[in-house]
Amino acid sequence: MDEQDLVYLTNYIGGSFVEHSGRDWMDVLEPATGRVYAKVPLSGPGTIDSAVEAAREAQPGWGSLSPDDRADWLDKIADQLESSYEEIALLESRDTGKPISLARSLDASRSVTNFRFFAGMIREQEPEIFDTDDSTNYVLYKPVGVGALITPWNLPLYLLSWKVAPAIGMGNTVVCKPSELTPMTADLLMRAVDSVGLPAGVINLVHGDGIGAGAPLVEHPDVDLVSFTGGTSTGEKVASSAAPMFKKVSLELGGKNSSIVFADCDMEDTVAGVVRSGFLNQGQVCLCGSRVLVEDSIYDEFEEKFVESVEALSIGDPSDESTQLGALISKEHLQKVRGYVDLALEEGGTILTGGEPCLPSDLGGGNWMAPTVISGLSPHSRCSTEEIFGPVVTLHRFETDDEALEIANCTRYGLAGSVWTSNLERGRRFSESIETGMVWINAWLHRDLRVPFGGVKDSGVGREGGKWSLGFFSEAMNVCVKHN
Ligand code: TXE
Repeated sequence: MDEQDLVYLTNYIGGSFVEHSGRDWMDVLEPATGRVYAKVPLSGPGTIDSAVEAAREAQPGWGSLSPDDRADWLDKIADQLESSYEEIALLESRDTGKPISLARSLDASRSVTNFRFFAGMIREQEPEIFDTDDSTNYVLYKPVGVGALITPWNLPLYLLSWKVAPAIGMGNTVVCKPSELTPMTADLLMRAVDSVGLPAGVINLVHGDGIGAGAPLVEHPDVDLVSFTGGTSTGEKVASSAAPMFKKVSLELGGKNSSIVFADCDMEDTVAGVVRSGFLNQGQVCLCGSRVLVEDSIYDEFEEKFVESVEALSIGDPSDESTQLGALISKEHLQKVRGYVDLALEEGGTILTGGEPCLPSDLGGGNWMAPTVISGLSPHSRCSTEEIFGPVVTLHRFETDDEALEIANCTRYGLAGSVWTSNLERGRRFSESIETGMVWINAWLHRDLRVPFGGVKDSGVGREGGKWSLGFFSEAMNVCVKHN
């Protein structure tokens, strides 16, 4: 692409698109081809200061609107995003390398739904009143102040909208810092916000990398809360700089989730569900089931059918409607994922399928990796316990429920899981013993936005989703009125 055809992104501060005054820019690459098609500003602390100041100025006015008025604004943004539904899908597919069909059904659709859903929740909040013999207590949910919203590259607008909607819905103002690898739909959101005329400073956007923009945003003394989704080691840094300033922090971090397959499962549905759970978005979803535990008596049959289904996945051009698997986010990430395949061999694993980079013709510059299934590894091996975050699934045998539970719990992560059985009582009993924040029985990523979302152990701190988001993005205050 010629230099003049590149898109140069701008920040959005105090209701204006602000051109980057610094000299540092980063290339935005198409993961499918490796071609540069845009430039993202690498903003620094000065820009963060301006954005936080704009958010701080706007907060009292915005926070004094009624919840219903703020919910109306969320609906306006949802309507505007919905009118750009196809553009969201195209940008997200190009920016992340994911199949266009997935970008429509998952990213575009959920980004609109997030705004509508939280508009509804905010309107429907019930008053909380507790009477005693001689007093009445009531609870106020006040805005926290200015929020820093930091998001990753795997589900860019989906995750940003998941934070922005409840944050501003509860009366906060925000500064968004999307992943520098996938900035395009955050820009689209700012265009939507601008065109509906949201009051200036309520939503601000600063592009940049983690060190230059993310860290100063978290450390900023005028930022009152931080909602972060990303890698566990970045989460550690965010937590350690936010904690001494007593900021409210929510961390949604990595996962190494188990899919537990019992002998009495419906084989066909389970294979389809576990393949989807392992490989959706090229395995780059924190909820992906990347370790599959299968009861010994059906292991051989399951392995054969599973590998057959994985080999049938169509990998290729993300813009092709029939593509099921696209490219990985970056060269560095591809290298990390391939490193784990090499490690699997060293750890005694057998590659049943994949393991190689695969280069769809004419997309040779992209970050391609065949979906990979590995057997024969100890469930305690690094490959079976560390987050790979790519199209790599390990298979393990178990004989008893106790053994399955020990394997399911032997990672530092505890985000999600799925259990596959026709005995729902056994499924519930087993599920409740897994050290995890979320578990599905005979399903995966079957989302109800009202439920708590988040993990235990190294998968994070806190919960978002439904009323948990409303709680996180507000300060609950008790007023006690003594009766005369
Ligand atoms: O994420 P980072 P990366 C996992 C996955 C992946 C690993 C690293 O295993 O391989 O994390 O991915 C911003 N202060 N997940 O390096 O760095 C950064 O600019 C403040 C799981 O891409 O965590 C981006 O906006 N912010 C995950 C965001 O943090 C900082 C999804 C996430 O980037 C910062 C993605 C700092 N010091 C990766 N450093 C999930 N939970 O879904 C970086 N950032």
